[in-house]
Amino acid sequence: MTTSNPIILDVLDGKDVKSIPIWLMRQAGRYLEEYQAVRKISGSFLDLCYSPKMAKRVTLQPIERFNFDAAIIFSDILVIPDALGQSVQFQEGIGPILEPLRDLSSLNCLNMDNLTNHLSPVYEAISDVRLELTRDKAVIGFSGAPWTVATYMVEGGSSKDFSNIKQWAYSSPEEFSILIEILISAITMHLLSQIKAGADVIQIFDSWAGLLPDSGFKKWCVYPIKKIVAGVRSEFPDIPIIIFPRLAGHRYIAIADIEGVTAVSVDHTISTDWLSKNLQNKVVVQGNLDPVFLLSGGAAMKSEVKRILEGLSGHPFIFNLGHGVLPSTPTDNVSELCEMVSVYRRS
Ligand code: 1CP
Repeated sequence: MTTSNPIILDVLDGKDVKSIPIWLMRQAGRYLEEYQAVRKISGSFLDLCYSPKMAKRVTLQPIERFNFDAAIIFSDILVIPDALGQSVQFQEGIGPILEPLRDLSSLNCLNMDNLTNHLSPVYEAISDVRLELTRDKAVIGFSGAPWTVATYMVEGGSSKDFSNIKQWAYSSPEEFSILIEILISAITMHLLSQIKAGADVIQIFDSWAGLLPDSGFKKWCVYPIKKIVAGVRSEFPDIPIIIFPRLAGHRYIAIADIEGVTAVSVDHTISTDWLSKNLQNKVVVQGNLDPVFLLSGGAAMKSEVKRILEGLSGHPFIFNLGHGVLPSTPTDNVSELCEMVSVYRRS
């Protein structure tokens, strides 16, 4: 069993249409008491991300507990602005706080020179996880997409209306594209280093892709992802690449059509019917359970999971959520979900 290829790689390769691998976005985190125990002694959240030993431990915790098919490296999308020299802090109960970038001159604080060195603990953690994990599980490396990372850099943290970044992008696109180009280079480098360290798959999180009108979606989501995928593919022609352009709606097709994209991870607002007709003929699909069903559990979760499995399992499909695991999710519900998916794939 432990010598076989990870089933998620066979599914991403289109070789296996019967298996349904499962992993969950934010599968490591606060809903696990063993994560909280490490978090308590880790110092700041970024200290945890930059400690290869602790990052490895929390990466492996959900695999040990639930036997997921893949381990996503414990890190964050905001290590990129941190490595570029922008001030980034995570405040308990608030979230990320960054020194906001609002104009051309503020971009002067960004510097690519120390990027790989600054992020070397992430690469060390990936190598260590790969060594410890059995061969039947995949290691997923990741990054935020330029647009989503830029929202935090410009807004200075999470945002309600994203008016600062939108205003900059709409009124001075040439200026704003300087920031996006810096991020394209930094993210490409970060993903390449993660693959060199041992990541078997990479995922790009564009969590705020759905905010943009169509013209902006093309310019600030499709184009940067296209460049990053091409950059990664030029060195690693066979690495599976998953894109998560959350809330993209019918524009998921534009992401699926990017050359070199292996899979598209979808949120929970899109129907299985639409996905099987419009996306599964182009790419592998991953998703699309509303995390609140996992939080609620019981009969509601069961019937929704069954509906998704029946709707999407006719083509290569990876079970996942439409967004991350919510912190108050009961672990018993996660076990039940894994059991359901595993029984379904055996039947
Ligand atoms: O311990 C804690 O309370 C910190 C909470 C936490 C965790 C567990 C944050 C802060 N980040 C993470 C880990 C994380 N972040 C992972 C680990 C791997 C795994 O999935 O298990 C991943 C993949 C991310 C990615 C991430 N960070 C995204 C993209 C996915 C998504 O959720 O949309 C985003 C937007 C972030 C930013 C971020 N990190 C943390 C917070 C509170 C936020 C802001 C979220 C927001 O604006 O709503």
